[in-house]
Amino acid sequence: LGHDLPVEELRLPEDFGWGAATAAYQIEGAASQDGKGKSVWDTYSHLQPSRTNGQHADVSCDHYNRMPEDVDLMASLGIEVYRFSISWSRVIPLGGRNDPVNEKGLAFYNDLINRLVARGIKPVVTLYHWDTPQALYDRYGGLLDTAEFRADFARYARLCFTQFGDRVRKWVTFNEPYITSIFAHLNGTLAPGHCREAGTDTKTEPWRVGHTILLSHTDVVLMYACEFQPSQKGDISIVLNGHFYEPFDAGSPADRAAAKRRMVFYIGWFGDPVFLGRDYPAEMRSYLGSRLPEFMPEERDLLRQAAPLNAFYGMNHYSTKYARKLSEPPAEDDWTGNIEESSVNSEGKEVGPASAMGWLRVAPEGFRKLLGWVWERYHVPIIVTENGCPCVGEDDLATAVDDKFRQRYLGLYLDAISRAIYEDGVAVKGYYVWSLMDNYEWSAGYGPRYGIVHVDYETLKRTPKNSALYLRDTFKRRRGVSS
Ligand code: GBH
Repeated sequence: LGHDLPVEELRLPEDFGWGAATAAYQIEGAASQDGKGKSVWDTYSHLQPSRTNGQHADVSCDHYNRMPEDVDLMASLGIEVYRFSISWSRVIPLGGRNDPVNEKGLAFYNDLINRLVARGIKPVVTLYHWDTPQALYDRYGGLLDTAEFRADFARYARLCFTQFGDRVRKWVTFNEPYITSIFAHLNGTLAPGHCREAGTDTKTEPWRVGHTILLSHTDVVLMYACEFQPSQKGDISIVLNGHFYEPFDAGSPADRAAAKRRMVFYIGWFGDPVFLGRDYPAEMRSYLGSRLPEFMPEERDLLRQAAPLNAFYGMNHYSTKYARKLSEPPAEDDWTGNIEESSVNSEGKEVGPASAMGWLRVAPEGFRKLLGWVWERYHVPIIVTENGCPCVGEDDLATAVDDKFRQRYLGLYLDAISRAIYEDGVAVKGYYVWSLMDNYEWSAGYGPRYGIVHVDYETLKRTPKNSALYLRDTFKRRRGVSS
């Protein structure tokens, strides 16, 4: 279980904020309650044969109906920040710029925000955590139609700023655009799983989806800065995920280059346009050629104007991998630069002890290096907007609350943040654990449990795990705040 790695409990700055994160589809349930429209996830999770382990999130944690209790629970755990997402199809059931607004959906998020603020918990709101309104996907393919999606997303964002912006000081436009582009439109393991339908083109569509996200993000950052920030005084940015990559064979120059290149293709794809206000990385442009869309001159202007307005780098990070340059010629549709990734290197060494998810291994040193990599490339303060793990072995039983594996993982990853701050000079400003509670883990269904609060899916009872108490106490100790 990685018990050979000692947790040192290194110090963190006094003003370092900690919190917990969730996403609407994963916790809310109430799939068609109070006028909510369908999102692509409502459809995808009901496909036959199932692509989601036979499970959907029609009820899930039923947070929609248990929200007051959940906010009280957060307060009792000392949580300072709550990152959640708004379900677009709950507030605009059909999603489009000319479609009606659902007052009951707005009322839910208003109530949630008011309750958080009343308890001193800061809301951090994600506008898009993968749940495109189904009607927009049916009308024009959702993210595949850049112009249509941009216009509809702008209207949705404006509605949210208008309704909630007096109390929300931190906004995230999109969660993990890489995942939406690659997993939802190339691998097809997340909704809408577009690539598996007839007439799709996985050679170009993932890049068009990424392009749509970048331009939609840019529009909304500029809108917030012009129309809302002067009175509302909040800030806005995007959340990017990405593993840290080590070379498969540390002695091979090709593998060392592959590890670097893999991170540019994963993170630079979105990070360079957003934070540097410029075109896609040159390595991607030369490798992908015409598969990668062009930014028009006026779009480049927008990127340049918006870049300095992105107030923080939202980092979702879980684990490290090895990257290897393949010797055989790339497959016709390869887009990675002919790189293979793995959890074991050329000497048979694992990158770290495995959690219940094979890809998610305990590798805090990679986290520290990634924080340095992002800081060096973008020089913008970093907020860790997601980090966490499912447990293994006995800690992972459906009833387990003594989650030692998770406590150790969190302790080590917090040490990595301390090192990044004090030894490497990286500006890391906050940490939100994934997740507040066990929830619907997308295509893996209810199997993996990432919560610091246990959810019994029969009774829907919540029980804090020891990691919740550990986080509350470790932040007290590490920040030197006396209780
Ligand atoms: C985040 O995504 C999400 O924001 C959150 O909703 C989710 O519950 C949480 O993480 C936990 O998974 O191809 O071998 O690298 C993480 C996105 C997509 C990361 C699939 C792992 C597969 C592993 N994940 N990916 S691999």
